[in-house]
Amino acid sequence: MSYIDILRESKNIMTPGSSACQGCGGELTARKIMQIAGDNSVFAVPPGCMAGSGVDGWNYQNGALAPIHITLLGNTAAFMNGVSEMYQRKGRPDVNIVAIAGDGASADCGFQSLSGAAERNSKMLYVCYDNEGYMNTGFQRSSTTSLGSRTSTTPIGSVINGKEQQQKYLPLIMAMHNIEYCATASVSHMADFVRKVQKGLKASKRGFAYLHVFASCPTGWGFQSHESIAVARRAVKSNAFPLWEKEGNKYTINFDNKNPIPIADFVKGIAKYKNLTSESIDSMQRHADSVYATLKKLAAE
Ligand SMILES: Cc1ncc(C[n+]2csc(CCOP(=O)(O)OP(=O)(O)O)c2C)c(N)n1
Ligand code: SF4
Ligand SMILES: [Mg+2]
Repeated sequence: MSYIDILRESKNIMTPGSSACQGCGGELTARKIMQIAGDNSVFAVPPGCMAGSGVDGWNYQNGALAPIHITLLGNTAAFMNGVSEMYQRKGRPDVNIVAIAGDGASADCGFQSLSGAAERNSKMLYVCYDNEGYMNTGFQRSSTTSLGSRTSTTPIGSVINGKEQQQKYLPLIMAMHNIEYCATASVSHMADFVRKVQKGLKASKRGFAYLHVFASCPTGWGFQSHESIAVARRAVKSNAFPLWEKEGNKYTINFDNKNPIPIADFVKGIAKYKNLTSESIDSMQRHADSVYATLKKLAAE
């Protein structure tokens, strides 16, 4: 079945009325994951832009047609590990156990919880929507924020010029946990996205599945809402955000960039990068090249 048919024939279980910004990549991620997982699912959405915009129904204006737990910023995977165990013991392995968490809740505050549940191979699909910062509380930097980004805690000024550290590449760290399924996806490549959510849900019946999604953020990054998908597409085309998956021990690159566009073209027009120096752009390029070369080697094995 094509991805269009899958989306057409499934129910949109996030009701209209979310207060996420127009063009939010995180909202698109959460909406499509809920749609594909369906209402025989239990979700967790920790504090962040998705919980804040009301996808879990706290504001009585909108919500979802399935149970959603608002977990803590630091305990989502551990919490869902318990929920998953409960459903196994009740003889309901058919229920999808799905976490949809931000990069702050995954790469930083919730990392020990995430790593622990992954190592225990707990049966769930854990999705990190990565908007590269703590967006819900005013765009603070996180460990996945890319080098040179202007955030509220890494301003551009006479003391520092945006974030000084390279971003932490969480997807490969998760792959090293030897989980059932690990993949990256982007809101710009929906066919690939839908296929990976389905694979992740299937793998979650055997153990831990992890999906890391590039979730462009017009408000925090500084671009027009209608450019959100184009920004995400440029991230993939430049190898700033390569698309790959790991099933068992096999790595596959899903979008093989024979002629990647330069990182300088990816960052163009995005306000958070507007003060990048040529050294920072070179450094980002080297980082992207090195991650991609590592992935190529892994995929060749
Ligand atoms: C332990 C703890 N510290 C701080 C907060 C405040 N807080 C709520 S949402 C949020 C940002 C979370 O960032 P992320 O997980 O990346 O999600 P995003 O807002 O970007 O969607 C923060 C810091 C909190 N809820 N719990
Ligand atoms: S600030 Fe960014 S991540 Fe948060 S709702 Fe707006 S566009 Fe989405
Ligand atoms: Mg975030």
